[in-house]
Amino acid sequence: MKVTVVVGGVGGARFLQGVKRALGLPGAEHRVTAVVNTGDDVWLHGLRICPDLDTCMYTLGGGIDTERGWGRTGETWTVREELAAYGAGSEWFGLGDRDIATHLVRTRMLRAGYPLSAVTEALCARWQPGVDLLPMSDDRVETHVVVDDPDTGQRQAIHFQEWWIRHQAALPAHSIVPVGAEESTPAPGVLDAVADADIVLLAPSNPVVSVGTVLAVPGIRTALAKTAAPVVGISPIVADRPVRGMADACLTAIGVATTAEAVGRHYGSRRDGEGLLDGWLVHTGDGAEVPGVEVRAVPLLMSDVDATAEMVRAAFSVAGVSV
Ligand code: GDP
Ligand code: FO1
Ligand code: CA
Repeated sequence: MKVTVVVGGVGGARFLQGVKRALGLPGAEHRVTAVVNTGDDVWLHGLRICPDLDTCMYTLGGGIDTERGWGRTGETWTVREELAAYGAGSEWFGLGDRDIATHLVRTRMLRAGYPLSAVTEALCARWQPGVDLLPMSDDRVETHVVVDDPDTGQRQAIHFQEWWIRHQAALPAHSIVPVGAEESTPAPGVLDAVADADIVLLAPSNPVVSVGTVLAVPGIRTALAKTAAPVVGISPIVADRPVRGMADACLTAIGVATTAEAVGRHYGSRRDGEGLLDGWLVHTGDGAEVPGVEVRAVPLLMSDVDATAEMVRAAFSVAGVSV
């Protein structure tokens, strides 16, 4: 079976662990392709950093710091301290020593002319994530957030990472813009992975800055609308809150309520109109009506890989797909 999953970072990576477990991977004859958000990517200190790709790669490859959810296990911070001593800036972004090796290899390959998809494949040769990790695009797309500068009151666009980490998403966002998306094209393999899938899953990732950014790459939304495969989404909102992080601030910025129902309606029905979904999973006890979409309530807390695999089986079941 071919399973294609649209993912961001921590929520997406943990969900992919459940997809692998539900399919009996490694060992079974199934193929999982993840289309990964790269709108969070940033240049810092001359290095290209791809947080969601790295979070997926480290999580699936056994190198993640499981408590933080991002970055390397057994991390040390000497370079960060040295950069701070130089007053080199961007001190709010935690670059760990082990993680920096990944960014050095990536940046060297990008500078040599390799596209991000090829660089990602090369990095994955070490980590063996067991799924094909495809960046949504090889083109530079960077999410920016339009805010009022807290010091001057002037309206300005700042990089998503500065808003998310430095300001903890507490500065009200006037808008969230995936800069460069309009001119971007899907990375090699992305459209085929959607078209040829037996099922497409929208992970319980941030609906705005993870899934929403992937959908902003021209061609991907149309591929989802046209694929013969059922498309099932899993709500990242449980009991009217993000399970982790500040997705509520992102949803507010686009005028969507922080409820499983509102996010399901935001994605919309494939059958009736312009939407994306055939099925929508919400957490037990979260009522949701999404016209034209089969909604099912099941436990949606990824407390361990087995619980996550159960979520994945529910997604297969709502789509009428058997493994
Ligand atoms: P990020 O790029 O690291 O922010 O990660 P993603 O965009 O992939 O996922 C972030 C989303 O994952 C957040 O909005 C969380 O609500 C959601 N999330 C995290 N853990 C869980 C969980 O156990 N269950 C569900 N349903 N959602 C979760
Ligand atoms: N998240 C933080 O909250 N603080 C950090 O300092 C930080 C550094 C960082 C470095 C590399 C990386 O791959 C991820 C990192 N993250 C950090 C996570 C990341 O910025 C965000 O969780 C996502 O991009 C938000 O979706
Ligand atoms: Ca992210």
